[in-house]
Amino acid sequence: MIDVYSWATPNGHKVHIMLEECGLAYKVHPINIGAGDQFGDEFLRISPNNKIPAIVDSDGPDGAPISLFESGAILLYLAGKTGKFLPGDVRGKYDALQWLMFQMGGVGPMLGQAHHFRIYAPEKIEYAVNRYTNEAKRLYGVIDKQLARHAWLAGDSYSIADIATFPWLRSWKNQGVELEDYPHLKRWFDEIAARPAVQRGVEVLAKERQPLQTDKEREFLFGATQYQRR
Ligand SMILES: N[C@@H](CCC(=O)N[C@@H](CS)C(=O)NCC(=O)O)C(=O)O
Repeated sequence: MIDVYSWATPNGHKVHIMLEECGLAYKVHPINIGAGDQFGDEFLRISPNNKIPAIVDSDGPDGAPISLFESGAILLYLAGKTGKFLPGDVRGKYDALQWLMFQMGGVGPMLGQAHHFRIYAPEKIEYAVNRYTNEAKRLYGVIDKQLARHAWLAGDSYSIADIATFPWLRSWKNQGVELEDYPHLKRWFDEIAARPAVQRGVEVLAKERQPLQTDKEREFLFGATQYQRR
């Protein structure tokens, strides 16, 4: 059994989608990041960066439990465990890994900042809004170009690179992007959105998550509690 400590955010969705795609049995433990659950001692023991998602697999590689944080590491682990969604040949594997790293190092952090400065920041800082909106558009352009030449990010097969990237692009409106401006990306996006496992994955904890409303929620995520040394 895989215990998943998570919330219905893009990084959480990646793992929920992968578990559904692989048909693995899992139990979800909600970590409400607006309520400060990510700072609890028990969660910090498995996720020292106070961020979801994290997993504990009772049936680890050597038969002993393994705990993991960082969504990219979790996707790689689940791909290794099941033999699914990471090409087996060396060239194909590195094609997928480079696009996974592109998501982890670029798409996630940059689109996260676009979302932050456009939607959450208490003051509208024009420079930051422009900087991250432009960066979002640039990244969508890179993806569109790749998908003009290939069916999937890593080439011919649907992989953890697609699973990692798709959830971040669902919030295109809040990132200041028009999906219609990227026709190849849109074709890929619609195909992934139509997959039954993806539809189940994005519903995990979706009803529990409400939009950020209170100052306390903002404080947990962007204020003193977030930056307290632990
Ligand atoms: N690089 C990490 C990022 C995880 C992340 O940013 N998680 C956010 C939600 S999408 C979170 O838990 N935020 C809570 C906090 O910052 O306190 C990963 O991919 O797992």
